[in-house]
Amino acid sequence: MAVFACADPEPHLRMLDRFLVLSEKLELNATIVINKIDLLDLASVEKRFAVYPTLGYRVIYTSVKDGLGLDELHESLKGKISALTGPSGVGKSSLLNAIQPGLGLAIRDISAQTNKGRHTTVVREMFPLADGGFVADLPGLRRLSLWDTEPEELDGYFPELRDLVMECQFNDCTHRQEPGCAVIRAVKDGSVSPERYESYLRLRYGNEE
Ligand SMILES: Nc1nc2c(ncn2[C@@H]2O[C@H](COP(=O)(O)OP(=O)(O)OP(=O)(O)O)[C@@H](O)[C@H]2O)c(=O)[nH]1
Ligand SMILES: [Mg+2]
Ligand SMILES: [Zn+2]
Repeated sequence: MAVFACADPEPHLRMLDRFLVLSEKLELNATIVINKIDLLDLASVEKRFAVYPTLGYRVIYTSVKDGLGLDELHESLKGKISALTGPSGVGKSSLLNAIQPGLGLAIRDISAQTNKGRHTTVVREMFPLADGGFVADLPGLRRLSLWDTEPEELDGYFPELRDLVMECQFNDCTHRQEPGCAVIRAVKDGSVSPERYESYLRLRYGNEE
């Protein structure tokens, strides 16, 4: 599960997309958890993440503070082996403490908030859940790299591009400027999100753009 906060820290959508690509590559079932919903209006947050359910990814909105979405998250962890991953400070340990009282995971002290670079959880631990399943609390990820991924293979890890690329005029299309590129056309007509296209280009071509 990829956990992000809707605010504090700001969600890093490029990192979310990298995480989704990695889970496609590893054939893992990715769920997106957006925490700290108490800080913003739910409808506006849902709008920001609206593309993900259309791609087949489940999005669970939570707030440890208000208790929102905790049952839904708990339900999705039952009987499975899962791991919570995501940037530091988004509330991964807080979510697990809320779901399983007594776990007593260390969470970041408010007074230490200024110390942005520090990770509160420093060891990877796997916990049994009282009603079945295991969940791991992973230390916050600063970066995520996709080792060993061929550029041409990347299309297949974007559900909205997977089939579309077959419609490109050239079968070695780089989806950057070719005439007859189905991807560019889909971005223009709005059926592929410009943000997701941007993530794709960054992953495929790095920061050379
Ligand atoms: N407003 C708000 N704050 C939250 C929520 N959940 C967690 N926090 C706060 O966010 C801070 C970070 O929470 P942690 O649970 O330590 O975050 P983490 O993702 O485990 O961080 P690392 O262990 O460093 O990876 C703490 O100060 C929490 O109290 C929430 O739903 N709403
Ligand atoms: Mg933690
Ligand atoms: Zn193309």
